[in-house]
Amino acid sequence: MADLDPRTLGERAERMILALGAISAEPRRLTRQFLSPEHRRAADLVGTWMKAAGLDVTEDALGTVRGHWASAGEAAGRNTGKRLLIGSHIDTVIDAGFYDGNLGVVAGILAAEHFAKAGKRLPFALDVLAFGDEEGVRFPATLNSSRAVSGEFREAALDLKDADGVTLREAILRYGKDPADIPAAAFSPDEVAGYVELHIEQGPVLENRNQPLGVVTAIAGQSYLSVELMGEAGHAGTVPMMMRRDALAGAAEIVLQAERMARDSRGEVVATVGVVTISAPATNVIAGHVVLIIDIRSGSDPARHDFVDRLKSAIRTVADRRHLGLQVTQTRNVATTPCTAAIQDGFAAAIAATGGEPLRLASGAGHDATAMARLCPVGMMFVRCRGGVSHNPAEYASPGDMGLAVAALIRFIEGFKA
Ligand code: HGY
Ligand code: MN
Ligand code: MN
Repeated sequence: MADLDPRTLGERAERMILALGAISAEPRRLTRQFLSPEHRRAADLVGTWMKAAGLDVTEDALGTVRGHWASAGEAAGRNTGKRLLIGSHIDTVIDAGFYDGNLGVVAGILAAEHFAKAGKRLPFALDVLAFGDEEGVRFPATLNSSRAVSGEFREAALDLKDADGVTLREAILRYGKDPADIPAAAFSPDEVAGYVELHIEQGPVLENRNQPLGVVTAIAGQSYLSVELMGEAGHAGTVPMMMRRDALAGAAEIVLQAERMARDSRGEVVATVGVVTISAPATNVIAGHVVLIIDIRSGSDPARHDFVDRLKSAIRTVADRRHLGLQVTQTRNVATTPCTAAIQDGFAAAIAATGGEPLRLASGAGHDATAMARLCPVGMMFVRCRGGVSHNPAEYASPGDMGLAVAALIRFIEGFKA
């Protein structure tokens, strides 16, 4: 068996992370969007690594790069049997860190290579998947590429438009793929034994507990509210304060209301407004039309739904008092995704085998595993990241921790029962 030295594995992982981090749409920060030229370059690099690792490389109609290591049965000309899928994403947010998503793909390749280089066939096949649409930055919907693999892709998504008015359908064609081939991207449930994802924690728990690795118990559910406020544009110098219908001031009050309600939930719910769009922004114009998107998450679906209902009522109160037109649309409602006990226990045993204490923790961040849970049992392993910082260029995981993570992933695969 190729050596399982975490230090060597970690150094290799770091080199691969830096190589991927250098592929960006912008010169001085990392931004890599779905079906962009940068996605193409990163997918080519990942495909090269998969091939060098000894995997059979393919790409599906949404650009997911797939590295396959045949099962013992398949290699002997019998049927493939089940597959264990190992994936994450290579798209990024704007001004991103290098590790979010990318580490899961790099670790999957290094783990599969461990078996391929040793010519070790397993009772199940391995498929390493590099998804390209987890962050949902380009199109107003996310997880399209993992949904295609899980058979949940929604045809209507093809009409979604990016900021330049390019539809997903057009973007797929420009990327050299055919939307008609999307159904062929799906695995059937009976051929998949499970999906696992290795990911930086994007939070402070592992660092605070001085542990490099952790077992994910569940992925938080998400609700998105799009709030459109219609006021009256006016001259900043001439309209008396009491006669204004200022849509931006109303939006600001709603942002603070969402924050206050989330703080009052004592950790049960988090709420964030990361995007506020003013239709005709100008320093000397009272904003007449504003749209804000509220991201609401919780590990408890009932708590999240209750929070959404109460927040909608609070938004209506603000709009009425300010005489603003209001349109609230729920654009996302994703249930909490449990990680199956068997996979959790497999990761716990693997972490213990690499000398760690198998802490179990929930994920506040969303992941492709949420889409894959519609297809098969899913689980995740977290890797400590410095200060818990993510979605930020300061994001960092040490080569030592990454090496331990790959070694634990290899141990997990060795112990996996398809
Ligand atoms: O939003 C999320 O949690 C993920 O990073 N896309
Ligand atoms: Mn991610
Ligand atoms: Mn992310």
